[in-house]
Amino acid sequence: MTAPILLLSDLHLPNTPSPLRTAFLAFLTGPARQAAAVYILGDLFEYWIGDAEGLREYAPEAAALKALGSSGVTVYFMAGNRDFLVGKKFAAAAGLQLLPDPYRLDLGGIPTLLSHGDLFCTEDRAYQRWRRFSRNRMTQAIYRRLPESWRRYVAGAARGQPEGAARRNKPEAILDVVDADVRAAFAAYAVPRLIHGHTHRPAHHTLQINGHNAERWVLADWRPGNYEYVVIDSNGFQRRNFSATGNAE
Ligand SMILES: [Mn+2]
Repeated sequence: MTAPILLLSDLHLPNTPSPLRTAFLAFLTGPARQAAAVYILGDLFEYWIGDAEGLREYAPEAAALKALGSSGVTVYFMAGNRDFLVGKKFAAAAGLQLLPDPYRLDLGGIPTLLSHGDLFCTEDRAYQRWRRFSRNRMTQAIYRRLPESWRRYVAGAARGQPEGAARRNKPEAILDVVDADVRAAFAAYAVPRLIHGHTHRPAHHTLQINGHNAERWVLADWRPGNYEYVVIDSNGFQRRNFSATGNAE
């Protein structure tokens, strides 16, 4: 039997000590070691203001990811809306293979489209405007030159959570995907399967695209006690809830 492929997203690891970070490190030294490859589909980090700060604040994660890669497991990273500024420096230090969004590949014999998922949330006009603006090269070049405190402030404002404000730990409301955009992606990439995160609405949707069956898997976000990843192996697609004590259920 070939080694499984693991997928996960929306861990939202904070830059302060957290059970989420402990669980992720345990995941990297635990179940991830048995995998052929691990795909992280965005929002691994709560926010990212630059690789220099990220490497400092997430040094244990970078080292553990690098060690996993060195053990022979390829780790792929697709940026989410929170950590789209993760760059080549961090990728090199953590041994990550960066993926574009969306990304089409063959997963266990099934042509599959991987995405963070925010691309499909087009009802949220204000967010899509912000997305276009923030992914612009010029915007990013200017942002990178701002002092650290400004970059942190902008990152906080972008999540609707001014640093230090009472709303800090309240997640923003995320609108769900738009059906027409999902269908367009299935058709454009000619895949029967789409896997994404972002919406924090874990589910398995089945639909018909041009008379063919298609499925859309939505990954779960991580919360204390709920550390879910997906396994794709010869048994198909399974969700596993990883316990930080090291017992996979
Ligand atoms: Mn997201």
